[in-house]
Formats: sequence, C-alpha cells, structure tokens
Amino acid sequence: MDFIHQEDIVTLKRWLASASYPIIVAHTHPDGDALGAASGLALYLRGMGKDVAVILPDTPPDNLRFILPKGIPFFFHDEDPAGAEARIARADLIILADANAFTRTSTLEPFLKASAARKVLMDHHLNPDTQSFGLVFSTPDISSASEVVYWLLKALTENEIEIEKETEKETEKETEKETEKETEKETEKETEKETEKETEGMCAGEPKAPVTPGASAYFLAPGVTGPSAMREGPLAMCKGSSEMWAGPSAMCKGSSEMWAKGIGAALMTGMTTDTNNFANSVFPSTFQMASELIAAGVDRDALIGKIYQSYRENRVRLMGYMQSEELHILDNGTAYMVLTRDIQERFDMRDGESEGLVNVPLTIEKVRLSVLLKEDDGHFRVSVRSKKGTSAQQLAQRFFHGGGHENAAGGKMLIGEDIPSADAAPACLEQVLKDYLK
Ligand SMILES: [Mn+2]
Repeated sequence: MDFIHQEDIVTLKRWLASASYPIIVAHTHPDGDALGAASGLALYLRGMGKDVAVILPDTPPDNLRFILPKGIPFFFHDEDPAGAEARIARADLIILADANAFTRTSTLEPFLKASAARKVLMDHHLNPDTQSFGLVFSTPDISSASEVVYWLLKALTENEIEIEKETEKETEKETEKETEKETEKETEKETEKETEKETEGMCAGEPKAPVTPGASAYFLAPGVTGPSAMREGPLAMCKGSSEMWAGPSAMCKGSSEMWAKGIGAALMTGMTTDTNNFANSVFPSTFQMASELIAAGVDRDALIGKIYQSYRENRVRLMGYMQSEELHILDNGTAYMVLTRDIQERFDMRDGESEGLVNVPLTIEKVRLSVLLKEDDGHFRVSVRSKKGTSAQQLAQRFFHGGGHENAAGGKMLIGEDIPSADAAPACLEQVLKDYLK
C-alpha cells in the first residue's frame, strides 16, 4: 500500500507502545465506517494492554450499535459531555479515523485541538489536514477508513518480524557488552567473594540479561522499562504474523477468534457499509482485504444480516413513500428528495433510517447526481451521491459547507442563513442544481 511508509509504521508502533491513554475519535453522525474503524483500532489497542476509549461527538444510530464491541468504553459527547471531555483531557495519543480534519468532529473540535497529545490521522477523504497531525495515513484511493486501518494493522504486524530481527541483533550486542562488564566486575568481586560463591553454587558466571529476549527497543518508549504489554496483544501472540492472515488453519492460537469476531468483523463491517456492499469505491485491495478476512473466519453472512436485513418495517415504508411521492428529477440529470420533519414524524423515523435513500435515484439511467435534504435543528443535512464523471464533492463544497469523496459527499443548508425558511429549501436546491450542471 503506497500510502504506508515503513518509517511511519516504525513511528506509529513506537507511539502506540508508549501511549497509556490512547483515544480514537471519528466524525459527527458516525456511520458504519467511522464505528468500524474506531472499534477495530480500539480492540487492537486493548489487545496491547492499553486503557483505550472511543470518543464520538454524538450517539450512533440504533441500527449500527451492533458494531460497538463489548468492553470498549465509548463516550458520546451529546450524551455525556463531561465524561467525553475528561477522557480527551487525559489522552496521550489521539487517533482521528474516517475524517480529514478535527473540524469534522463538530463539538469535540476545541477539546481535541487544545490537547497536547500526539495526533495520528487515519482516513480516506480528500484534502487531509496534514498540519494538525504528527502522523498521517491518508489516501482517497481506498474503500474506507476501515480498510486504511486494516492495512495499517497488517503493516504493524508484518513489520514486527523485521523489528524483531533488528532487536535480536541489538540484544546480542548489548548482551555481549554487558557480559564484558559483568566479567570485569565478576573478576574483581571473585577474589572477595570466592568462598561465599562457592558455597552458594549459583550461576555466578552467567550474565544478567539486560533486555528480555524479543522485547524490542521500538516498543519501549523512554521511561517504559519492562517488555511492553504490546507483546500480550493478539498480534503479538503470533510470531510469523503473515501466517495469521493466510487462513484459519494457519492462524496462531489465541488470536483467531479475536480477529474473526473482533477486529476483523468490525473492519469488514465498516468497509461493507462505506462501499455500499461493494458497489462503490472498490479497489483490488478492497477485495483482497475481504478475501483475507473471510479466510480468517469473519462471518460475512452474519454481518450482512445485521447491516441490511435488520431494519424496522417503518423504514421500508418511508423509503417507498419518498421514492413514490417526494422524488424530483430535473432535465439536467439531477434528482432530489426533501425529507422534512413532518415526514420523519409521520413514519416515526429514527436516526440512521434514511441511510441508503440518496443512492436510489442513481439507479435511474438518466440520473447522474442525487441529493437528499434531511431536516434537522436549524438546518438541513445534505447528502450528495453521483455517478463517475460528475462530482458530488464539488457540489457539497461549493454550495453546502461540506465535502467528502468524489462521488459521495455531504454538507449543510443553514436555515436563516442559506435559506430564509425551511419551506424555501426545495426551490433553493433546485436553483443550485440547475446552476451546477448546466
Ligand atoms: Mn468512511
């Protein structure tokens, strides 16, 4: 993966090892990818023995709650502002996943910016804010943040082999030096304590091992003395770690379940939702990741069931109503729907239940760009999707204070600023769409 550089992996490994209170943060209105990437990372860090937490600006929708792993503390700023802020204040490492800048974390932004902790970006959106992070792993040529995390964890694991070799050399050298010193000391002492030693009969000539075999200098931050807790992690259990990815039979004991049901399942879920089940932003690496994870035992059927076959009846009826009654198609190949408060209430809509609706108009041949407006407090949330050759990102950025990916983007339409009242939204949007694609 060309967005992963060896020296950055070495740095990342050192930062992860030396962190005591790492936190993972993601964008506002967390989707499957934000939750999947954050959960996978959190499980990995917990496997390293870290006191890790995930902090999100707002509570995830009910239908995505299954992604959240048991035993990982999640703080939602809208629900528990004091708890979230305290955890950010204590953090010594901040990882932002599935967002290109701290601005995307909404209410968390000032607390994250004020933190002196080390900061790492793991993302796949355009225009990453590289200035705010000490380490950046970001490329738009990948399916999802979950896939970014997958390849990073894999690089960390594979890198372990090389680092171990280096460490072995270092340890040998150090042991040699220590042995020399020890021998000198011993010869001095020997005359004094000769009798005593003889009676003890212990391994007097044996040098004290200065470094536990296998404990890498890279894992040990200044001040950390013991062989790092990292070695207790699921990946550390496996020495020839590349085997671990080969398939269930080749996997080392102890880590397989962790990957199949924990990290692997979280990352597979995030990738699946962000690609809309392999419909968009799919690269050769995406299939490779999926293939490796299925081989590792991830139950894709179970995940599909949870993601796409667990909705409430209301949601299906709402989708039908919107397509039948609220879909407008303009001559220039753009389509839009406005999901007003009134309609949301009529169908008892819950957060997350309009997910996927914006994609539906693109199934019509003549439609090349689709916009969904969803009424919220003081604004409309704007979702934009487009076919190849038409930019969703440009529309979101130029007209709706937003951005995202080339063919999937989002933003806001502010009531009272961009439009005089909620009622003006459809006409205003129509004008924007006409101007955008003439
Ligand atoms: Mn994403």
